Parts: sequence; C-alpha cells; structure tokens
Amino acid sequence: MSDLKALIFDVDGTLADTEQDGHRPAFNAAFREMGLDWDWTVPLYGQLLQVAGGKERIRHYLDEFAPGFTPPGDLDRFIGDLHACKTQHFVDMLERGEIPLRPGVCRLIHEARSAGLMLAIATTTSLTNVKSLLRANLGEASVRWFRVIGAGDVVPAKKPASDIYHYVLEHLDLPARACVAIEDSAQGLRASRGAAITTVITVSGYTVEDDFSGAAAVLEHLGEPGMPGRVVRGRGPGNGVVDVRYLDSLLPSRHPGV
Ligand code: XBP
Ligand code: MG
Repeated sequence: MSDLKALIFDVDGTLADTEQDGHRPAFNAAFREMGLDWDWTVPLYGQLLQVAGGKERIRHYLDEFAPGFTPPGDLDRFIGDLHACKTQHFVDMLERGEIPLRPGVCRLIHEARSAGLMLAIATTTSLTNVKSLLRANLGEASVRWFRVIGAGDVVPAKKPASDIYHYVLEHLDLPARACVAIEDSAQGLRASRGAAITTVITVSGYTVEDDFSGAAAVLEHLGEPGMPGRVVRGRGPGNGVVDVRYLDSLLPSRHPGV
C-alpha cells in the first residue's frame, strides 16, 4: 500500500516553463502599456528572479535599478496596478495557448488521480494565474482536481519561506511525511524542505545552476514513455518516467534509519 497521500506541485518552472517566455514578456507588455521604458531582458530577469512574487519583484527592481523613479501617486497602488496589468497580459498568453505544460505533468496528474492521491498547489504566483494555466492546459474542471491551491498573497511570506507549504499541509490535513513536493528552484526547495516535505526537482531554464542540496532527486523533467527525463542527481525512476510508485519510494518511511 502507498504511504504517499498527496502530491504538491509548484507552478512556475514546474508545471510549465513560464518565466522567460511567459511572465517576463507579460511584465514588459505591462510596462509598455503603462508608458514605462523599462525592459526586463532575459539576463536581467534571471537576476530579478532572486525575489519571488511579481509585486515584490517590481519593488526590488525600483530599489536596485531605478532608484530615481517617481511613481504617479502612491507607490503601493502603482505597483498593484502595474502587476494587475501584467497578470492580464499573462492570462491572455495562456488563453492563446502559448504556455504548455512541461513533459510528464499531465500524465502524472492523471495517474495520481487514478491512484486516489490528493493534489495540491504551492506557489508564489497569483490564484488567477494558476487557474488560467490549469484551465488552458487541462480543461475547465481541472481546477477542482486540486484539493488545495495555495497561491500568492494567502500567506505573508513568499518562498523561500515555508509558509505556503505549511498552509497547504494544514489544509490537506496531512503530515509532511505523506507528501511529495515537485519544485524547480532552490528557493522552492528551501520552502518545501523547511516544511520537511520530500522534494523532487525538475530543473527549468533559469534554475539549472541552482544548489539543490536536500532534494530527494534532481531530474531533467518528469518524463514521458518514449521521452525519459535525464537524472541530474540522486536516484531517478529506473525508466526515466516519474510515477506514483517511484515517488512513494522516496518517502522517509521507505528508508527507516537514514
Ligand atoms: C514563481 C514566482 C512568481 C512569478 C510571477 O513562483 O516567483 O513570482 O515569477 O508571478 P512559483 P506573479 O515558482 O512559486 O510558482 O507576478 O503572479 O507574482
Ligand atoms: Mg518555481
């Protein structure tokens, strides 16, 4: 019998490779729409990703790269409006089908549902973005497949703080030892491991150089039959395809005494 009761997915970089060609152009489109001449290039955005959360990232950019900028009116209001505009551009891209799921994500979600596992999301991005990503790629009903969607501002501190994972565990009413998290970044790994959750990393564009100490395994992606994911570090699934049985085998209860 499986000790594994729930899978908890990160969103950006994990469900889909959203950052470079999703969030980044959406930010730039919002800047243009609001008459700002800012351009978040691919390398600059890589630096800005050190700060999780879009609103927090805009604030960090102002502090570090545009200290002389004077907002029209209240700064919090300005950042909120700019971020809302960015979210609309991001959702538009999703609705145009421009942001697909990563290999193995759809397969594993269906397999986990068939195996009776609970599904959850733990993300820094907004609930609007999560629902739009799920609906665009898995259909209207898919939002309800997730018992808990922990997103955005529901917790005070975003990743790498563990708040969002504690929130999800509490709402799943499960102990960490019954769950596996799937993440793509060192920040996400810090958040999940801070809540003592076994974590598998599927590396994404901006995170290949991250330090993934503490991960149960680091993989290229979740893999599909005929398209196995390469194992970067740790023990991968024998056939390169992450399934429920493999994830269950990573739980601490499967390695007593370690
Ligand atoms: C990744 C993030 C987010 C996105 C932007 O979140 O840090 O901030 O870059 O999303 P995760 P918003 O990996 O936890 O899914 O602009 O909606 O904040
Ligand atoms: Mg991520």
